[in-house]
Amino acid sequence: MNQRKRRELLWGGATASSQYEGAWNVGGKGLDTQDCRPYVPRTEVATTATRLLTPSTIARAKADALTDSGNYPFRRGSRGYEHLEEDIALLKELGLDIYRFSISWARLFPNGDEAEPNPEGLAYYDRVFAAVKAAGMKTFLTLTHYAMPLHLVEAYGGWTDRTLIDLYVRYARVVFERWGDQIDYYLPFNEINAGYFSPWNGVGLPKPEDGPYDQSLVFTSLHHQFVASARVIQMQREVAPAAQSGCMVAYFCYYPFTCSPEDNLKCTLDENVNQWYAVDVLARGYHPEYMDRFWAEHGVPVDVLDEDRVLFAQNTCDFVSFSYYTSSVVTTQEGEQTAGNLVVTTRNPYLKSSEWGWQIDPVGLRDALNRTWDRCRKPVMVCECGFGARDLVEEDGSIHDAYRIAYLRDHFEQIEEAVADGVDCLGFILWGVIDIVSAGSCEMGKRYGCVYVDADDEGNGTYARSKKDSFAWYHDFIEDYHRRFSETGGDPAAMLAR
Ligand code: BGP
Repeated sequence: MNQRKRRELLWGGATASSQYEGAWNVGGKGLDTQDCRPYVPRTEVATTATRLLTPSTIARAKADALTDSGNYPFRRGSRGYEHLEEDIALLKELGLDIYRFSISWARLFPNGDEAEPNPEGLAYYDRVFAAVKAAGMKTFLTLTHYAMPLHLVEAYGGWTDRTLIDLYVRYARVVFERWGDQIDYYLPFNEINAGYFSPWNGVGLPKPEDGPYDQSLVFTSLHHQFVASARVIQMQREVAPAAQSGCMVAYFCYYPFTCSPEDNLKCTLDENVNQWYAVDVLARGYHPEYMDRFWAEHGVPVDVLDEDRVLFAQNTCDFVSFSYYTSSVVTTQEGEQTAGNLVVTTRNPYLKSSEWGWQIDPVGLRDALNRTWDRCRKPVMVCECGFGARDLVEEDGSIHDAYRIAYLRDHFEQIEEAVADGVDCLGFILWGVIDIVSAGSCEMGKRYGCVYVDADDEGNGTYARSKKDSFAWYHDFIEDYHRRFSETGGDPAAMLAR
């Protein structure tokens, strides 16, 4: 066994304010970017229509907000705002070590540029932190999870404007001054590389009505978020030094389709820009040269100031995290396409897929953990993973989600293998531990949780909570993991053998 003391993994669950809370116009909350995303029944174009909003879609959403009409799933989420204490009690019963949740920027700063925060917003999150702490769970906070006050988009152009950096640090300072001593782990941004693939979700950038995004606005916005991340870490280390700061990317786990040198090179180059760029800046502290070539070749001017480079070098994060749902295939040839998290990719003939086309690849997770650890030599957290599926409620109310249990079991085994490989892994966070609205397709029907929420894509239902079979399974797995850890002193080989 190598010298480093083995870490006991944390097993947790996650939600995000825009997908969970609802109460979009309650308690002084402002309209945010996710409140503007309409539900569109799943078709080829649906994802674009619901994810890449245009000025006309936004105008329609604002008009509908005035009359509270239309089907906007993020406005109701899973009604978590009303079910808070009940849900935290369920997570305690589930035996979670850690709960990842996000704060709604627009619930604390309805427009985003106010001098002082909204008292009702502060009071709500006082309840959240109090409930999580009382339940004995560690907190894992996401400061921004795909939602920002719409006013910042309309008045400033979103993250294209450096003013957003100061407004964001103002928001973050309020959070750390009030709850800093209750924050164990945090992320300035969810899946920060999403800004490149999903600019409305990631950086609050509307898509032009009649054409593609201006990539210089996309990458300028992304760069400004990197600067904001480093500024928040700098501030947090003064205000609440005990909190552990992280960065997060959507991990695409690229494989070349063939062993042709061209496929392999494309794999490396795509991985650099789509996945490692954010990690190299935020965890390793430098702006990578490969981005300068990429921007030059794509005619994308972005201002990386010398002071930004100094900031990056002096304020790298404490841990690295990623979402892992599926793997991707890269090829220079034509190939059958399939959907994935945020991206469409070439189908991998060795893998099965979910109903949404996401390829199931537990072994890829072991690879992802090893490669991230080797690249950054910082603790790694799997901060999102899970199996999105349509669950059937039996007549007796039971929900037999064996497919989800199988997915989790296979991925957990690979995590323990990666730990045995020497990876310093912090833990695993089950995405959507309580059913929430899907970020990609705005569907309630695409469920990840151990807890079922009685609601459909139109918002019909009681929103009552019930346990799926995976609830007892995950509970027992966590209990068994900690038992094996204490019995073996955390020796990964011995733990795997049990
Ligand atoms: C990630 C997001 C989450 C979540 C997840 C699952 O990209 O960080 O917010 O939603 O993907 O995706 P979906 O909800 O589209 O199934």
